[in-house]
Amino acid sequence: MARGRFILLEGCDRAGKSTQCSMLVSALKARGHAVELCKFPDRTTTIGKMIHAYLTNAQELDDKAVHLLFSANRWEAMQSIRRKLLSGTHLVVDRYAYSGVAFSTAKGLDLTWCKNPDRGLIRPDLTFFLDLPTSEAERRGGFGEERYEKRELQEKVRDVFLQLQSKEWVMIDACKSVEAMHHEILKETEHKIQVAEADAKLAEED
Ligand code: NYM
Ligand code: MG
Repeated sequence: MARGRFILLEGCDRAGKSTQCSMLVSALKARGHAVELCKFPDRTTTIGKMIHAYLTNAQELDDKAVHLLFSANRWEAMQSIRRKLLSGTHLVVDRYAYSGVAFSTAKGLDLTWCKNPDRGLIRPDLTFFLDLPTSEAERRGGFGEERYEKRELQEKVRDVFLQLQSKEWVMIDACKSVEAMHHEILKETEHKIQVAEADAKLAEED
């Protein structure tokens, strides 16, 4: 059996990641795949609750301390993520370490320092970046409710994301319709899954 694929969706706030993640999960399920949704920050854990309090301005925290909490929130999920992938379940993940680095670096922390705590995390097999100009993000509902949802910071975040971009990333124009984006994301994901399944079959025949 092929290991499940780790499919990551990244982007600035309001780019439509959560909508696309749930559409992707539903589409993969409808095609008979075992698939689950993961979201970072995971606000349900003890660490996640501290992050939530910070993001909703209920609590102040040092920039470095909160950066480490975001990273710890990923580390605490590793065992469960590994187990699921090994059992053949695909994971659709809403934000991950790129968000961690992009937001903290945009706040003024050193890029290398920001990358270090996430070293060794399970790597995504496929990364989509939903790209949206900040002016468009601002027009979308809810912008401005949480910490970080400020135009100036979001522009910096987008710059850092684009700096982190590797040639493997699949860039998605988030100004497109929800359906058009879904179509692109699903097509690339299915391709990735098919390649992994074919490789696993070949390995079995060896
Ligand atoms: N965020 C998210 C970080 O600053 N560091 C991280 O490691 C992660 C995963 O949290 N503005 C920021 C990005 C968002 C905020 O995320 C909450 P969401 O997807 O809106 O719940
Ligand atoms: Mg948000």
